[in-house]
Amino acid sequence: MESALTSKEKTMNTTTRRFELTASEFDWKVSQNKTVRAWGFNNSVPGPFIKAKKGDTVAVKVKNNLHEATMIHWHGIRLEAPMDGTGDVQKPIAPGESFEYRFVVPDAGTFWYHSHENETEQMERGMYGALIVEDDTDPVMDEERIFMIDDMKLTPSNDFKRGNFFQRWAERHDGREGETLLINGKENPLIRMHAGQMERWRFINSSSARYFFLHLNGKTFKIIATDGGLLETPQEATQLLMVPGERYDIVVGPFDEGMTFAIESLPYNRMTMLKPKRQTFATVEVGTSKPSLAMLPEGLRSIEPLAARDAAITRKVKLSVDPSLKRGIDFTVNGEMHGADKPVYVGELQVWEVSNTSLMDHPFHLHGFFFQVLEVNGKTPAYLAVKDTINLAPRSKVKIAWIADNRPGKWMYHCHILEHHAAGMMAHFEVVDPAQGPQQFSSDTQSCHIH
Ligand SMILES: [Cu+2]
Repeated sequence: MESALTSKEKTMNTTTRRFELTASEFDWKVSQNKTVRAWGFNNSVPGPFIKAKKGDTVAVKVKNNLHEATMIHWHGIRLEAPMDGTGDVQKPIAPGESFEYRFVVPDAGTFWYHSHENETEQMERGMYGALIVEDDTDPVMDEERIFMIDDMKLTPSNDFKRGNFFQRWAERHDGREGETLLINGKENPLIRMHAGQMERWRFINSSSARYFFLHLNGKTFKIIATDGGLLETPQEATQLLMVPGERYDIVVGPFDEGMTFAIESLPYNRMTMLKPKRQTFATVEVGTSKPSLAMLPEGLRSIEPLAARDAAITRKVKLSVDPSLKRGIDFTVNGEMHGADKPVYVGELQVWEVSNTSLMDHPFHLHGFFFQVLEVNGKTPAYLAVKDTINLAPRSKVKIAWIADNRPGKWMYHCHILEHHAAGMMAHFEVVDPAQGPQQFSSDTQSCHIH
């Protein structure tokens, strides 16, 4: 992935990093004998890698050369509402038009950008990229890599066609999963690393619906960060579930020279009609030894807890899949499709019970703000983390806490299985500055884009 940094300028006290993204259709080679007609940015899947330092201003000019409208959501960035890239806050960028997104990146971590218009098609075809924010307090590693996990469902002629009525129904129900497994837009790429070294691998699940259950042939790795940046201390693991939208940074190595192993996903049953499988995404080859300069401290940072575990619940958000006479099945939040939830006031502690009454998993994503997980099914999680996306297993409950900082405007939360989001499992809400009062939702920006 090439950096799209075109210039760097010093303003009063912050650095502005400028990028240009051109959305278009192009041929993309996922492997030696498989080329797809992708939609993406700057003729690449993933799109250009956007890198900044904590506190920088990022300015991204998006030119739309597609035949349909698009807009970009900056997943995990605590930006101002008008820059969130949803239909609530902007008009989609029409074909031939441009729009400049401009925001400060206040947190270090692994973030990403993706289309938020006709997502089930635009993201499936490749409209996403990584956005990494670095900080001086990041642990020093020998090497750093970004792995964007995706899959494509292709016909025998490598086309994205949706299929017959039943196949479309199944896709809406299960979310779209395909057999073309991608890391950074390539099928089973070869990753070469040096023996004796420690590397930071930043994983981003950018798929439509795939649950990526990381496994490195049983090797132990250390989880050091998730959606909202570093954990307090590294956590040892041999497997790690990453749901659509979620990010995890891990530290791997040191490994011995000559070792070869696969980056795999173990079977995970998310209770759909799809059969869980063990699948290979990439192959790692460990070459000649090199001295290590890496330093992974036991204390990475401290995270201030937002609320006690037994804090009173202020809101309930219920994700459901219900039978419907009209559509066969409805994907809802609190009984509504694409509904409007109550406002949230700046500075007021939010303690939400998010529940999943359905018999399948759903990844819950909150736009623009981070939350902490107080409980999962009544139990305290193993470690404190800063999150914006979390999985809800069938018939489960999570208790999350968050506080809206002073960024009033229109926001949303939704299931990050793109087909469920499109089918209605989402809600709009407004963050209100008590001094200003609520804004008016205007009918031309509150549209929902169902395809
Ligand atoms: Cu869902």
